[in-house]
Amino acid sequence: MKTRSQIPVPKIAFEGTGTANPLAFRHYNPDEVVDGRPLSEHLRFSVAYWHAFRGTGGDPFGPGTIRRPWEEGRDALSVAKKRLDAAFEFFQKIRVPFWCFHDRDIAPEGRTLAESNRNLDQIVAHAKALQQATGIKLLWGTANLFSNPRYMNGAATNPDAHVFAYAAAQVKKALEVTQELGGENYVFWGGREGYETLLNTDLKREQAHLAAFLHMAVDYAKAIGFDGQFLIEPKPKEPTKHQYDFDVASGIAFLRTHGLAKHLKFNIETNHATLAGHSFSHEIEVAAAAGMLGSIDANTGDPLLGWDTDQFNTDVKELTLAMVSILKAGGLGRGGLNFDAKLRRASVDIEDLFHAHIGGMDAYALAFKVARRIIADGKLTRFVADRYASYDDGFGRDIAKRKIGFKELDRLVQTKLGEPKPRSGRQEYLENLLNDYLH
Ligand code: XUL
Ligand code: CO
Repeated sequence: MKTRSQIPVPKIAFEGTGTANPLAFRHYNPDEVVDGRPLSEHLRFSVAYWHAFRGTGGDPFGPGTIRRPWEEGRDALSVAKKRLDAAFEFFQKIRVPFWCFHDRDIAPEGRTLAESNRNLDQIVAHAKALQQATGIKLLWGTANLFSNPRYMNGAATNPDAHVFAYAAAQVKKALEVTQELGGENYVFWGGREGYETLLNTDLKREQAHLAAFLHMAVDYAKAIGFDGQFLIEPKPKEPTKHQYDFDVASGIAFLRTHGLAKHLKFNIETNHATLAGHSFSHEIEVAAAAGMLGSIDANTGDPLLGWDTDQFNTDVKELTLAMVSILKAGGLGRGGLNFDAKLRRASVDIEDLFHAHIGGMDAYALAFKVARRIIADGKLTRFVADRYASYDDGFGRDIAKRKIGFKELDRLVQTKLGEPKPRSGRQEYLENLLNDYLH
């Protein structure tokens, strides 16, 4: 399949740290073999279609600033195809193996659900041909259940069952097209699944409806033989004041309460973690501890702003810590690193889209390498293991194995152990050690 070039930037090459070329990778060499596999397979980078190809730089104070030549034209479906061609050209040039989309990002919504589905079918056929021609795969698909005004009171948590039904029909189709495109995962981000005021909200019922919705999705995936991994993406607030999937911990509680834990893992987004008052690593560790780490939406917020700014993350220290947690957990499996990040309003050139992704990819590649050094070196792992060594044998092991109770421990303290000696947590030493690896 041959399409006309629409992006006047060459394919990005790996040139190493010595290069002065801003349009080159310094750390990310997709073909570099690590543990018998190319780096591209370890990191599984993905471009988010909604930001990279539907983002216009608009904000509540003004309309979009970013204009792309492929947006010219009156027929929405032809524009959607031209845009998709441009996107696949970009995916190849930036050398990502994956992309992600919402149903309504790729195809225009029609006047009826049937018309929307027909539009989607046309664009999905086009996307399938582009995937086959380029080898680029779908990391995950999802449904936009939050932009259309019908979803203003939520989708699965809408007080009106009619809206619930519409959302169900939309997700049914989104699952089918994700399957058609070989999607390795399917994401549920809780759009407007939350509330603005408890004065008009039955929280318990809404949560039960959300669970019913997810069960229906699990059942339907089974019925059509879709074997992608289901992912839930927590976010504490925005667009609603209180989102139900607040963070990973509340997500786990929700999934376990409703018998869904074995069907879903987590898609953890950096900026959502920090909005919830957590670090990125904290969310990764909580998911990993439950065996539910699925995938990453790679971005960052601004520490001075309290909303989801979805910026590209170039903070190697933060990413190194995240990578240590991911690698300790055994990696992301069929998940990946999806750049759910957008250009700033004034970054209007196509080169900016390249700089943004190059920066994000290089930062993750560097973090991956530093994290591997940290793990291989073992100092940090040994420090932590040693900190808990008192649980490895004796009464400590009995505590961990739940073989001992308050009575025996009381006797031990009173007859033998006495007062525990203070033991330093060595935080400052460890922070310095981390910097040794980073520089
Ligand atoms: C919104 C967000 C979404 C999801 C997909 O904050 O992160 O783009 O990743 O619906
Ligand atoms: Co996201």
